[in-house]
Amino acid sequence: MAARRGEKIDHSTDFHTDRLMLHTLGVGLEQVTQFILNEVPDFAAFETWIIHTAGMPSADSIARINALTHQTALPTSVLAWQTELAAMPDVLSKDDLRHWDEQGFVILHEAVPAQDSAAAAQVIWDTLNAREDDVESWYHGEHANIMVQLFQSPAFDANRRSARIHKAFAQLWQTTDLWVTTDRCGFNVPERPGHSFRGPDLHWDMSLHQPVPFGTQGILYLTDTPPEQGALTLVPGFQHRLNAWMDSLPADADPREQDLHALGSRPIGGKAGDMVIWNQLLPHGSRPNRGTKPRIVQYINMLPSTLPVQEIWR
Ligand SMILES: O=C(O)CCC(=O)C(=O)O
Repeated sequence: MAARRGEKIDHSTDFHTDRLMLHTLGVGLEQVTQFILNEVPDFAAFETWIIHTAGMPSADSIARINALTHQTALPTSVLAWQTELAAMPDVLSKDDLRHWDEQGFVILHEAVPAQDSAAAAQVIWDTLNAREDDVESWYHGEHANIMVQLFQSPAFDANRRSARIHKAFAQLWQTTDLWVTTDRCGFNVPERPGHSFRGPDLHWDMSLHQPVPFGTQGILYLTDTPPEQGALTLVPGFQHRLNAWMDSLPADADPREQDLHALGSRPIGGKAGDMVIWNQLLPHGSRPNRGTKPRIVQYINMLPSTLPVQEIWR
């Protein structure tokens, strides 16, 4: 809105905090963007819309955001939660962490209990007006791609609040002071005539301008997802090769336009309730679903309070 009024905005300081604020208020980036672009709201209308969309934020959430933006004290309940997480036994073993270091991704098995993944999957089925036992109904929804812009549900929130997931991210980020994202869901139907895969194919979500800061991404499988059923696909270990590969490209080459599968892509399947967390340096994407059922997922990531902003996009 400031940019529309011609005001200068300081992306370097505001961007990450704005992002954390929206996640914490329980609204998704896509729905916020749509609302702002379509409605051009004033502040009061924006606030009303947030509460209408995601409900009133908890006192803890408000206090935590204020602590971040106005350097006020963190609420004791948030501190207690972080202390509890720090004391919780590790959920990623030494082998998991070695795998993370070498391959750049890790599978957190049984990240959420079976009933929680099933409940979240059911919300997606219901919202899409589709049923598992009615194949035709899988294809009714008109999705631009496999992403489902669904953010608000107690079932999604239960997964976002999972201590086991938080602990895994805490082990990778080496801090419990993390903010969970309010991210969308995914529904990737098996390919058939008239319904071919529309991406996303392998890509990166951050600027490739070096040095790229550490960052994670995550996907929670809500139903069993064998590799051929459109599983998350990535290039294992590429975090170690990215810089040398970038340096080897001709100066005018666009890294995003290269054949990224040729770098060694691999689908990573999982059971319902398993979560794949990957280093954002890995080229990653979905893949055509050649299985017999839709792939149903919830995207979940965690971010620290501060993060270096990449000013240059490459
Ligand atoms: O859904 C997938 O398998 C890929 C997800 C993805 O590309 C992303 O989160 O950026």
